[in-house]
Amino acid sequence: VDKIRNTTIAKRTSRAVLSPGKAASAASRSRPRAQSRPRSTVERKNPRLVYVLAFAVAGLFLANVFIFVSGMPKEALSSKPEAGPNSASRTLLAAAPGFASLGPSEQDVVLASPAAQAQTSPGIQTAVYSTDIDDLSGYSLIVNKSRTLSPEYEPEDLDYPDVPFAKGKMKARQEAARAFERMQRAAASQGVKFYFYSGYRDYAYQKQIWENSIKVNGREWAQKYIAPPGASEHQTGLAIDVSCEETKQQLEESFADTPSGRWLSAHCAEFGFTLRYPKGKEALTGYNYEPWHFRYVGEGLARDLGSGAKTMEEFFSLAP
Ligand code: DAL
Ligand code: ZN
Repeated sequence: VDKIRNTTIAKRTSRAVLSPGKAASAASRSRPRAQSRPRSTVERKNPRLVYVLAFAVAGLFLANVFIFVSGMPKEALSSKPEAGPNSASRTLLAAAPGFASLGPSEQDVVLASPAAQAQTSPGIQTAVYSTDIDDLSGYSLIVNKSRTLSPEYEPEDLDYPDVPFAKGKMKARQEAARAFERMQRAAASQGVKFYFYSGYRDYAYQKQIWENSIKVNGREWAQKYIAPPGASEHQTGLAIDVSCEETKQQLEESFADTPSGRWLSAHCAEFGFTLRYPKGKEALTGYNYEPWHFRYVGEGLARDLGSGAKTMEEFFSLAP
């Protein structure tokens, strides 16, 4: 940003340097017309003195400009082209949400896909994210039926989001909680209301839900909709189930056709969420279509996943 500001200064300066020259040539062009006006006493008595004075004034002006310009910082005078979009991105990235807390090594950090970058104007930030799908503290972590968590795993940064809850208060990882708050407020400002239904669930709670579901709905149904203990994204603290009044606070497929479901599917990626279990991708994700289950992955990956157009398994080329 400083470089951009400095370039502006340099441009302004060069205009300032040019202007006396322009004024001089304008003066010389206007000379014939000047002859027709009444000449002053000095002009009449000593025409040479007028030229000498004019040169002296112009000389003093140019000397001042030179002193001013040479006193400026070197980078302000640089005529090198500005850094390209990539290096500009890297400078801004340090301040991008989530980046600082990722702390991955250089090779783990990727810019958003070339396609996503192409849609972005040069100089405008494209988010970066870690591609480490095993990093328990990262946001690209993949948990599914074949990539399970240990019973002891619990995220260290759980927090309650400040949003309306459907049942009791529940936690999510801090960054997901803050992003959900922003998303909920943005929706509310457009007249769309939804509720935080379920967030972080520890291994023991997931086990309870799983076993209860088998008893009530049968194993076949449970296998489609409920993750066995250890295989639930809810244990990562990055998954949030959302409900609304139209579905009477229940998690059901009709949520997709409610104003909340439609708004979330259109806007979730802007806040770093993706629809984790899309329709038609059951064989890849291992779960039925769940239009209410949103997974926080960060803005860069969410954009690359296209709000759920691609599953994480597809994007990271994992076999089902
Ligand atoms: N409903 C999802 C699959 C879970 O139980 O984690
Ligand atoms: Zn869920």
